[in-house]
Amino acid sequence: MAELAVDKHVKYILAVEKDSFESVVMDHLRMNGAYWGLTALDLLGKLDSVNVDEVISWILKCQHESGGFSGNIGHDPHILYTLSAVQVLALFNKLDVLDIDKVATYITGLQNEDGSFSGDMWGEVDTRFSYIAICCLSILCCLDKINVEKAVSYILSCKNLDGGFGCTPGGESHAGQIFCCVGALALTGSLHYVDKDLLGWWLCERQVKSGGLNGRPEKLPDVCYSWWVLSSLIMIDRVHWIDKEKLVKFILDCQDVENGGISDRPDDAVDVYHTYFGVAGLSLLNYPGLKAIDPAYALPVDVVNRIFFSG
Ligand code: GRG
Repeated sequence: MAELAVDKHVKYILAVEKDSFESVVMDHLRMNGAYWGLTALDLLGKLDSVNVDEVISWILKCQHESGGFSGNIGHDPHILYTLSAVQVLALFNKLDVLDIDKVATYITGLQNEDGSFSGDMWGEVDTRFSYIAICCLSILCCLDKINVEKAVSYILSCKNLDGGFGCTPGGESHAGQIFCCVGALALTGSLHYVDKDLLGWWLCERQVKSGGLNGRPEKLPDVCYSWWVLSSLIMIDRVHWIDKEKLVKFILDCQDVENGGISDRPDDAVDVYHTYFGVAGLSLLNYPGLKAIDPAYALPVDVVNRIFFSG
């Protein structure tokens, strides 16, 4: 089996974080790109190749008066970018540059009467935003600022008969949304509401012949589901229901071993999103030499431990 081309991937990520074509097309969601690239570098043990002050000063320029962060300087704030900003600051042990109350006020203001969360002032509701709000406030140690009981009850209203979860009540089960709902339930100590065998069955059925995982029935496998599916299976203690060795091989087959980076499927073009989720998936699979990642916070385990167990 091929090996993980660590040095090539590090080189690829550092180039993307600078000024390649990919970073131009990702201009509006650069904050997410920063989280994907920098977390991958940390898992690969190379976060020290980055100029920390430059990244922090750019992040702070993306913060708005409301407390929320945008995807890049001059864009509108959104909860999606706010979590990425907080996660990157956590990676660098720089959460102290934040006015925590201000960020928490922005997130709290996005909770709706039924417990759901909007992504920004325009009001779109999605279980992705419930996870983000809960994860972000948990990292900032102020989960008590929202109505957790209502947030959990909204998430449970998005649970389907197949054991999975969708974006809104009645929405089709999808592995990405399942990660968000299971993650939010894990972070609020509410996993007892999940039928682990039923959901575990649905999730392990995502593995196809090539060893890769898809996000819902009849769809193509994609490296990113190595994260969304695997992290969910770990949180509900059913990860032994998939063939780990075949999944490792699938992820390694998606590498560009010459120029670095990982793609969605073998022989496709690489990007930083799939590079991150490929590396994160391998970390969940205990691939040698990688730092361990926490399946609920989507941050390296040592970073999570530093937040909660230091000082
Ligand atoms: C901190 C890891 C982390 C996440 C933050 C934004 C977010 C919270 C979660 C996103 C979860 C999600 C919905 C992931 C799925 C993304 C994806 C590949 C969508 C593609 O959907 P389709 O329908 O593709 O285009 P399929 O694979 O179903 O054909």
